[in-house]
Amino acid sequence: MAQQQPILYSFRRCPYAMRARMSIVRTGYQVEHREVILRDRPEHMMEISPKGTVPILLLQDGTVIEESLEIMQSVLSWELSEVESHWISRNDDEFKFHLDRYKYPNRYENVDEIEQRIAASGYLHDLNTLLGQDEAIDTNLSDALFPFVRQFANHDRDWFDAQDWGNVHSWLGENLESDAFKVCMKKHKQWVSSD
Ligand SMILES: N[C@@H](CCC(=O)N[C@@H](CS)C(=O)NCC(=O)O)C(=O)O
Repeated sequence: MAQQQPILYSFRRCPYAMRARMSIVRTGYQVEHREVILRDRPEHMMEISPKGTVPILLLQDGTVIEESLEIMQSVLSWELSEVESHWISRNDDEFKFHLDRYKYPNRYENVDEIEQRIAASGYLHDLNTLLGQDEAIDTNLSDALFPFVRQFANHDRDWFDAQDWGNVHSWLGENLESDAFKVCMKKHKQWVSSD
């Protein structure tokens, strides 16, 4: 049977999947949502994308998009500016690197979580400055970044809230309280191939 809609393999709490879902919510793009549990990934997902990460978008013409940013670009018809590319690279490379080590220091050798938090804070300090400038950040860029800052904030909310990052605090708060994010975080039961 022909595939009726693009298929999105997603995991609710994954920040990469969140950014892809935000683009889908913003545009009303129709997908068949398949919720994945990472330790029990569906065979079909592994067949179309053996690297096994979420999110994955499978288009009706068989195209597989297996990077969250590329899903956003495809759904939003978004061409990145130089400034957007710069911020996304800082987020996905520099900030995510320290975020993982801050959250899970035991998964790495010789990692101190406080040093990692300080290293991650450089990005947040600069983001705070960016957010203080007029028209500095549009919705697409904002959606590409805030799920990662959310994860950082949640790790030690009291410490995060005590930092001098007023613009980051209000920007994150607005995103988390938005209707779009509520739709993005709607719960789905695990998809199984018999569904
Ligand atoms: N560069 C990928 C990264 C996606 C990614 O690492 N997703 C995580 C979940 S948050 C994952 O699927 N991890 C499973 C694994 O690495 O095996 C993207 O932007 O889509």
